[in-house]
Amino acid sequence: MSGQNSVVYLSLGGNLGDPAKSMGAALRMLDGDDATRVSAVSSLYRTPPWGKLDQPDFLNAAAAIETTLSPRALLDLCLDVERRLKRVREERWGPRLIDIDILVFGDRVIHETGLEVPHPRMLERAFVLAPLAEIAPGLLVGGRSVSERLGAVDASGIERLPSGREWWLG
Ligand code: PH2
Ligand code: MG
Ligand code: MG
Repeated sequence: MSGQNSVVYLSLGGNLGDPAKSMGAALRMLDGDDATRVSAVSSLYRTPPWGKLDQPDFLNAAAAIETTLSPRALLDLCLDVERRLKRVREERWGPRLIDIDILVFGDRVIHETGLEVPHPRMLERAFVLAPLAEIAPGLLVGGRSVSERLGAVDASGIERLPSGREWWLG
């Protein structure tokens, strides 16, 4: 990697097929890209579905990466990885094989079509904040730390699995 380096936090999740396998493959693809390096990955979490309740539990995780890509180019890479893992985009908040969302991109604030950073709903979602608090408890989002944000939401039903942090290396 060379050029301007940004630290980026991602949320990964899925609830169809083998989500741990899909998320691991996704992280290895991102790490394999010349412009991007995975620097930290949380444990896996089993989480109750949020938004649309009549669907299976999710597995979720958070990752920190370093990248020289622009936010838009990283988004395109994440969407391409989702496509390579055969994600089919269907109903909003519905079941999915793999979802990769950009949460935080350095200190950038972006409001573009398909690209809102920090992620506009991350502060309400315990399935995002619990894994993120494991790898970046002191990260400030909108002036408060991730661990403080996690303390302010309902995290009941979320279970940290005994996966360790190297589960994604496959
Ligand atoms: N993703 C959604 C909608 N609901 N619920 C959980 N627990 N985990 C998710 O990753 C998730 C969700 C849309 O992206
Ligand atoms: Mg999402
Ligand atoms: Mg998404």
